[in-house]
Amino acid sequence: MTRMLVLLVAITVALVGCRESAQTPTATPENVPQIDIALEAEATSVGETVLIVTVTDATGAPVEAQEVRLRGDMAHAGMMLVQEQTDSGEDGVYRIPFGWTMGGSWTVTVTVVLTDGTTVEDTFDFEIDS
Ligand SMILES: [Cu+2]
Repeated sequence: MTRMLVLLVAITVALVGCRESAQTPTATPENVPQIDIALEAEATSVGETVLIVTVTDATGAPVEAQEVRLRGDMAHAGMMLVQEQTDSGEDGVYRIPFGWTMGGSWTVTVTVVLTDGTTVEDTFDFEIDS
């Protein structure tokens, strides 16, 4: 009887151990680069404009990016995405020609590809006058 109990305990321990090792590892925060993205629009009415992306690190120093991509979208059906990108900037500032094709609420997603291939993303909301 004692042997049986020891065996049961052993099986239980094995099962618990198995379940724990199957857990997905949590992300390590130190792997995420401290990058700040700011976005400004030269104009916020329908038509062509320039969007200015500023990329800085945790100390406020400019960050050189391999590529900066913009994706403009509105929350309604049948909307065509507006996508633009650049691979050149100066002192962490990237000026990208962009077209507001409609008036209303826009969300612009900025994707910054750093020189080591790391990607950082942020979204910005704009109200565009028609
Ligand atoms: Cu629209």
